Parts: sequence; C-alpha cells; structure tokens
Amino acid sequence: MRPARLELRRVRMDLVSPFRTSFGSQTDRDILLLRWFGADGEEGWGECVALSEPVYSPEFVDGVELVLEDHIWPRLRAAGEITADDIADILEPLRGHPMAKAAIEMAALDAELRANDTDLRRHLGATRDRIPSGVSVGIHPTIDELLAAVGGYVDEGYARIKLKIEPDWDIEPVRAVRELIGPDMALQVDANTAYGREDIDHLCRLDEFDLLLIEQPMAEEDLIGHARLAAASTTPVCLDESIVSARTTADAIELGAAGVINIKPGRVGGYLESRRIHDLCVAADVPVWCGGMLETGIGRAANAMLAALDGFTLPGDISASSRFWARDIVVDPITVVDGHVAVPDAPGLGFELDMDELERVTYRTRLLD
Ligand code: OSB
Ligand code: MG
Repeated sequence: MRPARLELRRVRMDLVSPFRTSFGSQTDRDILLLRWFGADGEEGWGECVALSEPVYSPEFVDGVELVLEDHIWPRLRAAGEITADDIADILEPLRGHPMAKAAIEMAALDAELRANDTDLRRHLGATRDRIPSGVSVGIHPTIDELLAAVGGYVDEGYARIKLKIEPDWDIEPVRAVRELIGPDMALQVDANTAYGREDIDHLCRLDEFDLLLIEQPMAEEDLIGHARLAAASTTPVCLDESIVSARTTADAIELGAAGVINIKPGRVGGYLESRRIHDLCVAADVPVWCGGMLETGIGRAANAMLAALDGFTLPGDISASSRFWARDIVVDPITVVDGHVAVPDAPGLGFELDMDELERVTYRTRLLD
C-alpha cells in the first residue's frame, strides 16, 4: 500500500457525565481522527487517544497534529510502498510520540485490512468472540453519589468495577463500594500516579478489601517505588502510565514492579506493539488487560479485537459506548450483555461510521498530501 493523502479531523463530543481522575476533570473530549487514503483507493480510520492537555502522559492532541503533519506523514509519504506492519520501524528514528504513531498505524491497519477483506482480530491471531467488560468510575463529590453511580453499573451487568482514587478519596470510598457490591464482585482501583513511596503503609490499608489490583499508584518513572509497594502489599500492583513499550514492560516485570499489566495501544505506539507486550506477558505468566482512553466507537471496536487475545485474562476498560456517549459516531455502538462485549465481526478494525453524526461533531478537517 502506498500512502497518498491523510485527513486530520477534529471532533468534539460531550461526555454523559463528568469524569474525574486524580489528574483532572473532563466533561467533553476533543478527539483527533485520521483518515488514511492509499494510492490504490484503500481507505481507513484511526483514532488518537491523546487528551487535550499533557496531564496523563506528555502528549496532547494539538501537539499530535503538529507531529503528524511535520514529522510522521512526510516520512511515510517518502517510504513508498509499505504495509502497516512496517510503520513502527519507519518511525523508529522519531523519539517518543507513541500516541501519534499509534493513531497513524491504526488508520493504515484499518485501510489495509479492509482492502484485504480481513480484520484486526484475525490479523492478531485472536480467537475469542466475546470478552468480559469492566467499567472505570471517576472520583465523585460524595460517597453517596459514588454508590449511586456504582449501583447503576452493577445493574447494567458489568463484570468488574474500577474506582479512581487519590489521597483523601481512597480507603473510605473503597470500603463503601465493597460493602455495596459484596465480597464476590471484582473490584480494582486506579490512582493515576497520585501517591509516592512515603504512602506505602497507607496503600497497604487497601489490602483488606480484596482488590484485583491497584493501578499505577506512583509516578511513571518510579519502578522501584512500585516494586517496594508490591513487596509490602498483598494487592497486586498493575502498571499503566509506566508501560510505554515492550522494553519497559520486560524491565518492570523483572524488577518486580508489576504483577499485572494494563495494555493501551495508544500509550505503547500501536496495536502491533501491544501484541508484542501481550506475548511477553504470557511468556512471563503475567496477566494483562486492555485499558481505555475514553474512546469513540472506533477505538472501542479495535480494543475489543485486541482483547480477544488469550492472554487478556482480566476484564478490560472496554465498557459500553453509552458509558461515555449519548450518541456514538459509529452505526453499531458496543453494548454490554451479561457483563460481556461481543468482539466485532466486521472488516478492518470492526466499526462502521455514522457519517451524519460524524459530520455533526466535526469542527475542523484538514487534508495532507
Ligand atoms: O488511567 O485508565 C486510565 C481515562 C483517561 C485517561 C486515563 C485513564 C482513563 C480511564 C478510563 O480510566 C478508561 C475508559 O476509557 O473506560
Ligand atoms: Mg489507568
């Protein structure tokens, strides 16, 4: 496939309710979508997971657009005949910017797989056709409001609950939710780097709630801090922000800093690197699950296909489209039935765009050639 043109499309979509984490509160998403045009009429879409501000990782959506235009797209145009599997190697000389690289690889994969009348799940060698679905629950103003939200998700049938925590929103909310949902339902927490090594004793107080895992309590760079917590606590430590490549994954496992790995294709530079991380975790007997970044139906469909790989033994943050959106930009938004999401069985990344809705939420489109 020869890259011919690239459409950069910005959409703004309101969340159904505010989503607050230890790094900030969001009421809407400003998302960059990519439309890949191959020289022989191939066409595909990718979704960039970068947020508006560099508060989760160093990338942010305006910066991604610049990097794509000035650095990534010119290199791909110059490369001539390529496959999606070549993209990571072509872009290897560019340091960092995994979310930008993942987005363009995603658009190229969608185009290539559709042209070959196959899909990402088959391309990755994944076989499952349904996967357990978890939901990520933000920090709420009061415990009563949190319990009302969690109760709603339990009624919708989710297979596990993840609570966002931060200092002063941890022990008591987790205790209250554990009492509400009972001892058997899967529960985990995510701190998005809000704690430090000095908090290890405090974090061990979460052990009594029988959590599946604690996700990224400390800074992205602090593998030793995570290893010390893992040694002190009975709750498995899971890394999210720290896992930026297969290399960092292998190091974190060897150091004892991670007993569980959250794989987000955007954070690690793409679905193909995600596959490599999955494989090395399976070889090391480390469970993995697929994280989310408040994606539209494009990213949600692709994530579901990735999570169909056998090593994804824990429920992912692949919730129903309605968890975040009143109306999605795809024709067949993902739903949760009996705590599971059906892996799409459709070409490419497995979604079909609702072009009317997409046009309605688009506020800017540019074409690079
Ligand atoms: O840490 O997993 C995270 C959303 C944005 C940025 C980081 C995270 C999240 C979530 C939501 O927890 C996951 C989802 O899309 O359901
Ligand atoms: Mg996380």
